[in-house]
Amino acid sequence: MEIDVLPEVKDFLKQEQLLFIDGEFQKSVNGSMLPVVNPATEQELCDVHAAEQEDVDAAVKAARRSFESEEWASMDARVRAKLMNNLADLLERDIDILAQLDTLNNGKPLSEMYGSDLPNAIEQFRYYAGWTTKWTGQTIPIAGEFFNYTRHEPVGVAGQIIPWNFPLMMACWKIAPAIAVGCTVVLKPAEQTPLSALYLAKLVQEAGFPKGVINIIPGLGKTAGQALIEHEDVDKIAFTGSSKTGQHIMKMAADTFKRLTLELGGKSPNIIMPDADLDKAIPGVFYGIMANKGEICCAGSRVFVPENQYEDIVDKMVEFAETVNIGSGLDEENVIGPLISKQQFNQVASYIEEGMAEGAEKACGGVLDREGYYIQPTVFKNVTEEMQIAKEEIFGPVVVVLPYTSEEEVIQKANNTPYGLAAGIWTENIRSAHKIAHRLKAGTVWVNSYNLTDPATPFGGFKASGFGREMGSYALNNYTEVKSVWINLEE
Ligand code: TXE
Repeated sequence: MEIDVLPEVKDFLKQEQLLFIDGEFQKSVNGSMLPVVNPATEQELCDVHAAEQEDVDAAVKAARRSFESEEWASMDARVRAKLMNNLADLLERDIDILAQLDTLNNGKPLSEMYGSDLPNAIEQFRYYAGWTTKWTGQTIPIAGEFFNYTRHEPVGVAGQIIPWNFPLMMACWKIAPAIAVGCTVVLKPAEQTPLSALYLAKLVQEAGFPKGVINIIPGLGKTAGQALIEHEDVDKIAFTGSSKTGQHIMKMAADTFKRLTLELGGKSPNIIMPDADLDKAIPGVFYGIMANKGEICCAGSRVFVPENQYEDIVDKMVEFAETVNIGSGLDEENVIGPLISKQQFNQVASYIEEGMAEGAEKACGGVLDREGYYIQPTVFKNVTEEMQIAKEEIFGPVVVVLPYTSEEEVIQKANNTPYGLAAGIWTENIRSAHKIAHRLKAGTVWVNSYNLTDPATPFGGFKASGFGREMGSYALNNYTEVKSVWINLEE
């Protein structure tokens, strides 16, 4: 049953959606606006002010001022932690509003918001609040009469650019580690999904952060995003998005020697071993790709199965696909929502066409001809590794099933991709689980599970999936400059 949208959400959508710069909500200088669409209805939800170069400049200046300010630079780490915990508490207080905002704006089911995005987003601030008092340097025994130690200093102003697939969660992944170590940030949400980030801005204000520490400016990639990556006063860019845009950002960042971390695309393997428990593996590999309608960078989009179980496993996947409900994310019975946009829908639909044209067989799925950008879970069989659908990131609910005959062969095939974000292994054999996990070239390997993340454990890619790690203690490095201090102890 479709639930009613909360009055608070309706009110929020009626408000003028302004840029959050220097602790205040402001209009864009040129009055530029962006439409925000509900992908389940294809109707516009509201317009938001869109940052352009002047607005980006104002946000970066505010972030710089606050970075250099006595108030932020000398703030007791425990006070920083308190602010972060305040923000986590406010996110928790408004959890229902945030759940509905992302569901309306992104299309993802409420069950995913409550089951994964929201707890993960909130806990980022609590987890990194704990680190504020623990991010210590070292004292280092060196030759001679010297005392040597390192200081962990914040890198400065961080420009953070995020995609539309996990709007609130991505914002929290980015902001929490940066402010934990004392950076200030300018966050640009994806143009398609600015709403929960703007609501987060309200909570940042309420939590009591000094002005300019967190700035949130929706805008287009080619204007606001580009201005951020070119800005001389931005010290670091953290980006999550497509490999193509990541590559462009990497080149641009070179001009101003910006520190850079990139979390990019994937074509992740999910391997069913001959001894796997299929009752667990089938739903596991299914949601490994279909969760969040396949719009997940680490989606297990290549499923490898033993050749002699190929038909049986494909049949079971198809059977499972037919049991899931597709429709509005506001309806609690639905587990697959609409894709984010018409553009994404067209892209995924053309990959499905391409797959069939290349000679792969569509075992189930395809586009749905109804209001909203819906695509059914689509399973391709009789696929070869050379086909485009087996090589390229589709970023939708489309999976290819590929056969293998030996452990060595499946390791080779799994690694045969330019990407290296994640991988899955389904087996009851502890030896092969570890052995294969060690040999897969991927930043995360899940055994008998998939798509799990936790603020305490790192996430990021090998190869074309990017570099740097989000979350865990590893993410703190992304925002830290290490300074070595030498003290001469000679008389
Ligand atoms: O991605 P972009 P888009 C894939 C997916 C999708 C395709 C294109 O296949 O169909 O990429 O999607 C900002 N300077 N993924 O166009 O361009 C942009 O505004 C600075 C996979 O949405 O990567 C947004 O905030 N910023 C991916 C962010 O970059 C720029 C998730 C992501 O947009 C910019 C998203 C520029 N020149 C899409 N151009 C994943 N694997 O997680 C764009 N942006």
